[in-house]
Amino acid sequence: MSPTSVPIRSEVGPALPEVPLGVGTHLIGDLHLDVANSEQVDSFCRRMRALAGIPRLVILGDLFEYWVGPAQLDSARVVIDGMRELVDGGTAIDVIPGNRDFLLEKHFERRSGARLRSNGMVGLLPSGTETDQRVLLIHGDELCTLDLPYQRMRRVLRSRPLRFFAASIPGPIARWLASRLRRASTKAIEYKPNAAMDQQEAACREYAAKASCRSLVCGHAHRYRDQRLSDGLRWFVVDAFGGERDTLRVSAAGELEVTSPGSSA
Ligand SMILES: [Mn+2]
Repeated sequence: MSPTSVPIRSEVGPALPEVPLGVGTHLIGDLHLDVANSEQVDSFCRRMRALAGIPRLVILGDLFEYWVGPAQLDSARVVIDGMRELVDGGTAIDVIPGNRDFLLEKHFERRSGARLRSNGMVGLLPSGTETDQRVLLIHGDELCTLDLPYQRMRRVLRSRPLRFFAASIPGPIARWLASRLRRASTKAIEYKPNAAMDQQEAACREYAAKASCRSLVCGHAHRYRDQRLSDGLRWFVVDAFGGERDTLRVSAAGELEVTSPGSSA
């Protein structure tokens, strides 16, 4: 068995929600918003306002630098209001939780007006054949299949008991926990060899095939990628938010095209 054939859990399957990616839809990811950083929050709100009028915004995970549960809702008010404004103006927002903010839940959904897509979703482009239209949208940490300790930790952290526990953590403890998690994760990144953390082509193929998609768009790696794999599958990774190629947009021709913050309005 090759090291890349780590069994993929049945998180991606036919049950994924399907949503139309109309012309003008934007896809972004890895914003890593620290709600205490007002400069970052302001810049996020400016970008939200610039998107007014688009049909849909897909956030491919790690909207927040960390999210430890509903206790954090109040401190994230400005960010949430910025999203609400866009939603109230008629833009649908989908948020795919990332490894930093997988504890986002219904309270966030209710306040922001965004829809959480816990296991990702399938976007449907407006043109092309039926299979060409299907785009798998996930955060992308699930593609790092060589990083076994990480994948094991991921399963535990996303389990039901942990979610239940997180929902009831009081504010101060939540904040303490969040800062510890953040430091631990930074340290883990420091001493791991890079290859083990990389997203794997084999996993990309398996996930896309399982969802009958001809393209896959994700984030997590913070490094832009537009790659045509040998079997014709197209794999995009968007830059982290604020990077040069941090946005994919559905063009007038109904295709995904990369765009930069300056031209994205
Ligand atoms: Mn991530």
